[in-house]
Amino acid sequence: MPSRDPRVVIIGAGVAGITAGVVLEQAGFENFVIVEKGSDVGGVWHWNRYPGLTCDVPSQIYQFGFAPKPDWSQIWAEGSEIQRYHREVVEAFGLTDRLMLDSEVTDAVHGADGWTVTLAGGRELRADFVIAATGVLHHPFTPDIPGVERFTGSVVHTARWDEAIETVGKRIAVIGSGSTGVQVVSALQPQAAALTQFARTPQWVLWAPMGLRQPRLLAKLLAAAPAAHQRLYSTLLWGSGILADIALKPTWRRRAAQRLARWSLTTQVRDRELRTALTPDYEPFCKRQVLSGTYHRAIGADNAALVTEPISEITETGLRTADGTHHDLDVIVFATGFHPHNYMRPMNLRGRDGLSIDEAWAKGPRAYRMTAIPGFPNLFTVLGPNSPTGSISLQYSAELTARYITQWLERFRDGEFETVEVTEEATVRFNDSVAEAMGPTVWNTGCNSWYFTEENTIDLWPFDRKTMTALLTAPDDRDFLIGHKDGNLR
Ligand code: N01
Repeated sequence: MPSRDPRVVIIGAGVAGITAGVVLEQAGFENFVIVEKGSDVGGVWHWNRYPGLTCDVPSQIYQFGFAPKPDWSQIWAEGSEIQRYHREVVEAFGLTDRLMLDSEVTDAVHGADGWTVTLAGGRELRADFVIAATGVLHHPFTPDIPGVERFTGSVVHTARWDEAIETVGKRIAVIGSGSTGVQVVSALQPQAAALTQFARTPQWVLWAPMGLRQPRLLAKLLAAAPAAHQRLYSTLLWGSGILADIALKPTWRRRAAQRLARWSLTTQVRDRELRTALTPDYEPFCKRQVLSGTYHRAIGADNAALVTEPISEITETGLRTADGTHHDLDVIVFATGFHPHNYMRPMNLRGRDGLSIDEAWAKGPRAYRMTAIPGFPNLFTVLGPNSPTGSISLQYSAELTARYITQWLERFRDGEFETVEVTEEATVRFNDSVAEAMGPTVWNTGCNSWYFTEENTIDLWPFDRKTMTALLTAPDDRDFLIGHKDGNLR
């Protein structure tokens, strides 16, 4: 059998793309590049720099299994430290030379000779495989509120924070009450002249001591004993199974966690009127659970206010709510989230016979086991549709998927096939099992969240980690069309 090193283009240098790069490197592949439209690596940790940005997953588990970091400065690290960690991992694993930064992919088209990937500016890359590691929470969403162009103060979206904006001593509006809104309110309130949060839907906010420092002694111990560090990581990974358990099954464990969220609200917010305004009418954990140790205090402060009245317009000097009240402002912060199901779009991605991703996903994003899409030969996604945001470690999921993809690359390297494409039947079967498993999940208990696609499916992983591992340990050839040199599919 001939041996050839496949040409691979990995798109995106966030958690998923870095993982794919490291796994390919470790498997001995040499002919790959990582193309990133941003000016640095880190994905969401590069793009998001808003005040208060902190990861709500403890850092000793929010890290790559292959690159444990002993000396996180906080139990829940801040965004800038996480971004630096990603950069350090890229350097430590020798990926710097493979990186193409400031390089946006505009087109990726499959033809008789494999993939042609075109960058903004026109440069073309040829590849045997494309790995799309393009992320979920990537395109900021800003609601179309009438009058925004009239406002004479500063306007910013949290995901594109502008360091030049003055917030100290200013009258600030924060629109949105998700994880981001809660963090940015907590960070800006202490030094604002006045801070008003406009919350369309209240969120359950589970108390957690997010500012806790990681003890220096722990860092020293972990650095001195890498085997113990690895064991800690595995234990945390195992322990985090409780998150999937809470999300997937309506057991006493879910009820206990939900009680904790309700307890956080009642013990933290004494003002009855504010507490009523902050009380959601859906179950805790239905939306992505928000964690904070400071939010309830911040929103209850004398210079803070919560407004649940809908916004009707933005004026030159502030914004007006539906009850006619005008709120005078200097700064408007949109913490209004993302277009979460865009994945590779707006890229012109075309597979077999010119099929576009927009056509293939006319009824919403869907993939086989998060990674393969019918009609798109030799294309895989890492952290693609149905990835387990909030229930299973994303780093674990990305590494598992990258190792799965690597098995196909090894078979290609050995000359075993030319193209591989998942079948429509296998994809339908997988998605039917996903839809069925979503039934008893907490995400399906009657709230409106970014997890829902426009087609009302839930874009999450409804199984536990063991099932994920089993589904992605080795490819099942029966689920794929495998194309050979003679043109036959076998
Ligand atoms: O976005 P969101 P996010 N008028 O979509 C409101 C991750 N994350 O950036 O609920 C008024 O949750 C909208 O209201 P409603 C995490 O996975 C992680 O906060 O739709 N309001 C909602 O309140 C998280 O889940 C970390 O009624 C409008 C808010 O905007 C995900 O990112 C930190 C509106 C959007 O909330 C997204 O969180 C931060 C309108 N027209 C984020 N349109 C970590 O720590 C929207 N809203 C890892």
